[in-house]
Amino acid sequence: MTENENIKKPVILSGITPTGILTIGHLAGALKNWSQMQNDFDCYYMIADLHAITARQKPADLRLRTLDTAAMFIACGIDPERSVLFIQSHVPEHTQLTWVLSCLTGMGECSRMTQFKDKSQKSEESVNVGLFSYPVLMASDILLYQADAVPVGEDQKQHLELSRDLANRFNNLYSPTFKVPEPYIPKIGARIMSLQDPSKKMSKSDDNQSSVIYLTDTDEVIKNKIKRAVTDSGSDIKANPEKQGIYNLITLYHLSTGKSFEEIEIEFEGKGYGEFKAAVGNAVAGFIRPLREKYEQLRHDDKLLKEILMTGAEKAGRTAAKTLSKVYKKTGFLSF
Ligand code: AQP
Repeated sequence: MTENENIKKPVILSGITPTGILTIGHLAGALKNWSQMQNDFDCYYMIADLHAITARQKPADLRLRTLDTAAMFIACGIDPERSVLFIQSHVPEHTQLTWVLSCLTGMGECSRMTQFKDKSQKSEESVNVGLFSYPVLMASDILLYQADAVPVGEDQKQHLELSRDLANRFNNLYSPTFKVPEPYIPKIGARIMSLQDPSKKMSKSDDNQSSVIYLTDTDEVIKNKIKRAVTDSGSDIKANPEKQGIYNLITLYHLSTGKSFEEIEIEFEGKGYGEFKAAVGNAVAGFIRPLREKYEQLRHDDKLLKEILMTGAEKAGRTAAKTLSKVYKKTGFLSF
């Protein structure tokens, strides 16, 4: 082992819910960064199936999507030899710690969460206790692994704040047990918007498939979706955030080619939306193609995928069990 390998890296944890086929938004906002973070962090990446069931899932779909998501993680650069890649429900400590932390969480703390308020307002019928206490499960995910940092977008900042509060609360009530995690704002990363309504985030559960570029879409499908993407009035290819449609396409071109926004503006000066959309379509299709091919290869090897996920769960389980046993002991649970 080299000296470098001996140095303990900070721990990071993140996850994605297996509620649909991953989109180019997941690549831009999560997986691309995750793959780079493997150089500087000890990474735990989970397929968050426990979180997925806060919205009703068809069991057969959930099973399929869980394996799809695992294969897509690997296709997008998550290396199971370097990172711990696992399915959340395979490590029961997540739900066990959630109970203990739930008993330290005020009702007011969960009801203040803006994501809960938004989601519960949208569909009152489907509001369940799981959706309400989801941030406590998220705190458990993070605290079990003594994560130093958590990559968060704007929408998760409030949840991370609760994780920090709960870690401090437990540490003060008993004795230092949890590391208090810091938010990690990745250097790169972009929010990708819906192709049909660029004021909305591109989401894997969008009913309108034309709004979404799935990482499994073929070249032709990608080119067509981009051709039909909603653009704004005007004809200039300028990176103006107020022109949301064209700004989104510029972001996609930047993501797929690595060219800066300035370079892109110069390249398309005096050219129309039609020509630009064709170039974006070609670039995105070329960018996604190798990932899709690797994904398809992996997805046909169930045995290998399952082996990887079982190994990941064992590794994650060892760390999680250590933390949970401290928590149980300090809480006053007997062990014989
Ligand atoms: N459009 C996006 N642009 C940038 N980043 C995105 N992420 C998701 N969509 C985009 C990033 O992916 C991680 C979590 O994904 P998730 O699927 O667990 O949750 P989500 O953000 O709720 O994604 P969806 O697609 O909108 O899921 P559904 O439709 O199931 O609710 C985060 O890092 C997020 O920033």
